[in-house]
Amino acid sequence: MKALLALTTLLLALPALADTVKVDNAWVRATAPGQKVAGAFMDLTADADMAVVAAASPAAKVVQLHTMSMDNGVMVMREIKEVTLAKGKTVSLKPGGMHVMLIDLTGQIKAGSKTPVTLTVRGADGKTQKVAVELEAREPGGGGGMQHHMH
Ligand SMILES: [Cu+2]
Repeated sequence: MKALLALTTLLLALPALADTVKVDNAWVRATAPGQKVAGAFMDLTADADMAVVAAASPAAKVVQLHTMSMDNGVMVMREIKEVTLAKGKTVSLKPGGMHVMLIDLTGQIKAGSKTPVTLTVRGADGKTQKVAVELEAREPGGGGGMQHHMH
């Protein structure tokens, strides 16, 4: 009887159905041997007003959220604090725009391989949750042709 009571308490302690983020089309640019950085891209759709506030991956020592823009005719990347997700609206992280930057790669990312990334997402209630994403490595040069310049 005591055990049953404890179980009930545990179930009640679980959070109510949390807001979620749907991730589609997640990929990372495959790298050449020795290359230390790679950009990762995906489509994010949240079912509430949320924000991606951090990212981490075992494939890189540092993972940052970046935006890319033209500055005097030169493409520059800047770190951003978060990627805002409005309820129901798909936000695309794509070459030439916002992206997840894997920095100081622990190894080569070969085309066709999978790279895990964990996003930290903050909900409207201020609570954070982790969202596991699997990035499919795609060969560079297949269109886009974005260069990553660290500065
Ligand atoms: Cu970048």
